[in-house]
Amino acid sequence: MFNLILFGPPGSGKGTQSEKLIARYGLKHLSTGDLLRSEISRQTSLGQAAKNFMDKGELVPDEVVIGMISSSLDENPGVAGFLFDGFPRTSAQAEALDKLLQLKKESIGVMLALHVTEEELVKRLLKRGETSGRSDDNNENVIRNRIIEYQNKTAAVADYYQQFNKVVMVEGEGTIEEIFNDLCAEIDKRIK
Ligand code: B4P
Repeated sequence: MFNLILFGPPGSGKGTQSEKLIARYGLKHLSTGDLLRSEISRQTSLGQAAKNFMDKGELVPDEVVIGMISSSLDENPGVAGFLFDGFPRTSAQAEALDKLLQLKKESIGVMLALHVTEEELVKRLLKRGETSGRSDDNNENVIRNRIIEYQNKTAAVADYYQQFNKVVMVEGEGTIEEIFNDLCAEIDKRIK
């Protein structure tokens, strides 16, 4: 199995690149953002609780997302590998993921971290907000809060994986195809 984390701030291209990477490598895409939005649209109690955090640009509590990921891992035995998109977003989530994977005798192969400047992130998310219908994309204050949450709670996740030498920085500005090619080059070096 080859398990990959696609990492980066909100709007860095994680969702965009994940779609292309799963098509190329046959990985199972696990996006906590997509899982949470699905809970919201189905009006589950988990979704209603998560919406309160997401609408303010705050992270959803760790136990909620860790539980979702744990169930998703169990529901997908025998896949070629997982692509984690938007998870882990805190050090507690990273430690929990390691434990869940260890139980399955698996581990993370690499974390690919997209680098994009803050102004470009805000520009991309406001543009997506014009059409996405996502309530967390159409308000600049909420977008800035998501970036602050990233700096305060999520950036440290890269340090967690750095201690195991698993982090590779990839330039996240350029065309979608250029960035995809750079990501594939890093993956190809690691899969046999
Ligand atoms: P997510 O759904 O993970 O969303 P995101 O980080 O905002 O977006 P992403 O990074 O995937 O978007 P992309 O750049 O592809 O999170 C939403 C919320 O859910 C969080 O704020 C939090 O509340 C909650 N949440 C999710 N996971 C959680 C967790 N683990 N713990 C706690 N809370 C969690 O796309 C952005 C735009 O850029 C698109 O319009 C795209 O077309 C464009 N774009 C992409 N690449 C481009 C390029 N190269 N050039 C120009 N534009 C580009």
